[in-house]
Formats: sequence, C-alpha cells, structure tokens
Amino acid sequence: MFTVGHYLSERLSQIGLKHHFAVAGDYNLVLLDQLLEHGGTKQIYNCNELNCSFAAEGYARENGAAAAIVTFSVGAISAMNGIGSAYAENLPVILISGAPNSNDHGSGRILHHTIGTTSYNYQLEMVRHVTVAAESIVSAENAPAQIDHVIRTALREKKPAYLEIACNIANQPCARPGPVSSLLSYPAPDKESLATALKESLSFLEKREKVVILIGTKLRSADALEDAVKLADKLGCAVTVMGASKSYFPETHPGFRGVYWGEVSSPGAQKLVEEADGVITLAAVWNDYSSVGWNSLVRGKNVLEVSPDHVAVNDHVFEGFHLKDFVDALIKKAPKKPASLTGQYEPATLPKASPSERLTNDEMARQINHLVDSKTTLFAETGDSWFNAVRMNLPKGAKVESEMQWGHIGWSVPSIFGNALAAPDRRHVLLVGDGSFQLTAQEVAQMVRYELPVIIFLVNNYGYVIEIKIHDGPYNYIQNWNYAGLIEQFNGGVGGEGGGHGLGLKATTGAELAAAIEKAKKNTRGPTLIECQLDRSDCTEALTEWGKRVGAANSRSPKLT
Ligand code: TPU
Repeated sequence: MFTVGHYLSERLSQIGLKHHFAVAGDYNLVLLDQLLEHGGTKQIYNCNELNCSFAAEGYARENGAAAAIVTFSVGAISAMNGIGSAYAENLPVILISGAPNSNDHGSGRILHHTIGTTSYNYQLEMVRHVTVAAESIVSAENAPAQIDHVIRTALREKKPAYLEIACNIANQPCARPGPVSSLLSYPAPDKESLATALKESLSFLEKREKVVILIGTKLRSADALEDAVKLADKLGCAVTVMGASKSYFPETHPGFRGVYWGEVSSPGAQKLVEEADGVITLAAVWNDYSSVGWNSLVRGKNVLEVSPDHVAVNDHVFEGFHLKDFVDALIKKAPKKPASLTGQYEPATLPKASPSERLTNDEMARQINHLVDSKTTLFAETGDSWFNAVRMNLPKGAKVESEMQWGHIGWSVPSIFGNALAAPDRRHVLLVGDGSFQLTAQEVAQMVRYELPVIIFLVNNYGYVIEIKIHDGPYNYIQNWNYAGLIEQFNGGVGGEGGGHGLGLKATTGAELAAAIEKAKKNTRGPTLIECQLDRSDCTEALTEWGKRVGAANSRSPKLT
C-alpha cells in the first residue's frame, strides 16, 4: 500500500535529499515509520528541535534543500527559530510537524502539547510568518496537492515552507507522485522586460569607466555563482565580495580584489568600490551589519543593482525574470571594462608567532587558514569568528558559511553537523566562540554518533566579545566550561554501549595548537574540539571598528517629531 508518508518520502528523495532530520514525538511517530518504510532518505536524529531545524538549514546550504520532522507545538515552535534562519538565509527547508488526530480537529477537546485551547490552528498561523507556503493535511485525498504545493514553492522561492500532517493520516492510502519536473520547473522569463533591462544596463555601462562587481549574499540562492565568474571574465573588471558572501567568488581569480565591508574591508577594497563610477551589485543585501551601522550603503546613480527578482538602473526597475536570466544575457553583450583592474591583489598574511608564546587570535587564525584547503568548508559563527573567517585567504573550492542575516548564536554547531552529512568528502572546520557554543553544544554528540570528523575551534575568550565591542556590561561575561573535557562525555554510544570517537583538546600556545591540529586530522571517525584559550582583549581590529559603528547606530536618539 502506498501512503501519505510514502508520497512525502518519495518527493523528498526525488528533489535530491539523501537524509531527513528528526526528533520523535507521539504526533509524528507514524510518519517517521512511513519514512523509514519507504526509504530513499536516511533518518538522522537531533538532540532537540532547534538543532534539528539548524541541521536542516546547514544541509540545505550544501544540498540545495532539506527536511526537518518534529512533533506538535513543543517541537515545532522550537524549530521555527531555525526556520526563521532558513528564511533569512534563503534556504528551502521543509518543516514537517506531526499534528493532532483529524477526528480531534473541531471537536472542542483539549490535547496534550497544545497551549490548552480547543483550537489547534495557532501553530499554522505562527509559522506562516517564517515560511512561503504552509499547509495542514487532514485528509489523504488532498495530501499530494498540498505536499507538492509546499515543496514547489520552497524550491522556487529558496525559502522554507511548512506541512503539518494529522497523526492518523500519515499511514493512509494515497496516490503515487508523477515526474518531479513539475516541482522543479520555473515560469519562463518575460522577454520584453528582460530585453529592456539589458538595453538600459548596457547604456549604463557604456558611460562608465571604472566598473567594479560586488558579489552579494543572495547570489548562491539565485544559482548564479558560476555566471558571476563568466560576467567578470567578460567585463575584465575588478570583483569584490560582501562579508556574508565570502567564498562566493574564487579568490584566485585575476579580478578578485577582496572583501568590501565599508570601513572594515580588505586593504584597498573600500577605495575601489567607493571610487568606482559604476558598481554592479549582484544580489546584495544591505542591513545595519553589512553596511557597518548604515555607513556604507552601495546604492544610487552609479549602481546597476541586480537582485534576485529585479534589476534597478538609470532610475528604472525591471521585473519578471530571474537574476540568472539577466546575468546570462549581460554576459553575451557586456563590453570590456578593465580600468578598475590596476595593481595586484595582495592577500593579507599573518606573521608566524613564536611557538612557545601565549596563543593569540592572529596565530590561531594563521594556523586555521593553513588548514583550509580546496575541500574545506569553514563555518564561521557570529562573533569575532566572522572577522577571522573574512580575513582568511581561500584556495579555489574552499567554502565559507556564515549566518549574518539571522545571526543566531549557536547556529553553527547543528548547522555544520547537517552540512557535514551532506558533503562527506569535504573537510568541515568550525570557528565558534565560547558564548555561542554554550547554546547548542549538545549537538556535538550527534557528530560522535554519526562519526563525522568535524574540527571545532572553540575560541575561549571568556565572554561575549562581539557584544563587549558593541556595548559593554556585566551581561557579557559568562560561566566558563571545561570545553575539552565536555567532549569525552559525549562518547557514551547509542544505548550506552560507549565507544565514541569524540576528542577534546586544549591549546594555550602556538605549539600546542599545531600539535592539536595534527591530532584532529588523524581523528577521522569523530569530531575534535580544540579549545583555544585567548586573552579577552585579543580580537581582530575589524571587530573593534565594526562594533563601534554598529553600537553608534543602535544608540541613535529617537527623532523628534
Ligand atoms: O567571538 P565572540 O567572543 O564575540 O563570540 P561568542 O563568545 O560566541 O559571543 C557571542 C556573543 C553574542 C550574543 C550574546 N553575539 N550576539 N549575541 C546576541 C544573541 C543572543 N541570542 C541569540 C540566540 N543570538 C544572538 N545573536
């Protein structure tokens, strides 16, 4: 018999998922049975639903989509935070919640795991704000259309979507799905609008000498990373990337000129962008953080703004096509604009510290950068880890993941767990501060369970240094943990039989860090956490400068009316 759960399972594997993430609860147990029975995607367990949603978010970063399955309210409301992240970070994550028995809907009964009212639709109402489609399935007959609508909308819009399935419907008989192409196809672009946008953009470029491309945060979800390289080749101009777009353009490309992040840009990048007479922004997102407290917005008459859903140029806005359609059309017609490509890009290098000296932030960053190869995915958590990752030099193929729009501390631990499952042939390296780690530390246990050799650099600077730089107070100083010792506690094994391969190490000097990294490389069947003990005042200059400006933007006085 083919069931609603099988239909969902079939669709998930048709769109390319090899895993789904889950936390069990009585409203979803039958659904989990159905997914196991159908196979196709492997069931992966998380410690809690917040982590489950972040693991799916991290999986989608590598795999293009993901699914998280949770129980009603107590699970789903926790998971909504990671779904908010998927929305902010443009990732199609399907959140699937088990839900009350269809006979109970409208019965006037009070159920467990609810807020104690007789109506259960509050969860659907809440989740609508952080998803692009949300459906409640209470009949097997309507299930295929509802499942398809949710998955199709998420994939098209590169945003999360939601399904809740009544617990007595998951195993009900259901029709089989048709070809997956119906979920993957896009509407054709509007040719007239596209042609006019192109004409206007070419006339913009004709009048500009110093043209620079600025790669933005939404370029990956617009599926246009390779197109941007082709555009750069055609124009022959300089290329910069935004902080949150680190690794979205090969740093080994002759046109690469570093990270543009206002006052905290790579050397030379600020001048290049701000003195250009034509900047092509590709999928840029301007918020208070990316604009360094509203100080560095790249907008106005010298900007050709190419967004995922529109192009704005010469006081016109054009819609009705995708960014990729436009960039591909521009590549064919773009003129040569080499004037911005003067000089060589000189990546900043950090000097090697004496091995016996107390470990510094610079020496830590230098050694981690050395570890990053073309198969590395480096996750950078909120905090000074952002600025350390942004200043690294990346070989071709290295990837950096950050969550600068949502900015939930603790995101990185479950997210890298999901990402590592999606790309087992890559090396996964995490840079995370002590404060952030304390939110989601338990998910390291799942890296032990699934034998994932993630290398975690736990930056112990004894507090919330990013917050100290924005606005200091007693709330920025946290309880210290024995982080290296904690990892041993996760080696208990499934069912308590022991035998995990998690490894916890500590580094207080450059030599200790180098030795720990060598051990981590050899620990191929589990995570290695290296606690890097730093002085609290030791952070990047960029964080200090950025923190000052973001703090000033936060503390602007109310405008008098
Ligand atoms: O490098 P460093 O010391 O700045 O990193 P650490 O130790 O991870 O500190 C991060 C401090 C921080 C906080 C407390 N950054 N942002 N916040 C505010 C915050 C609070 N709660 C959540 C869920 N996300 C946040 N960003």
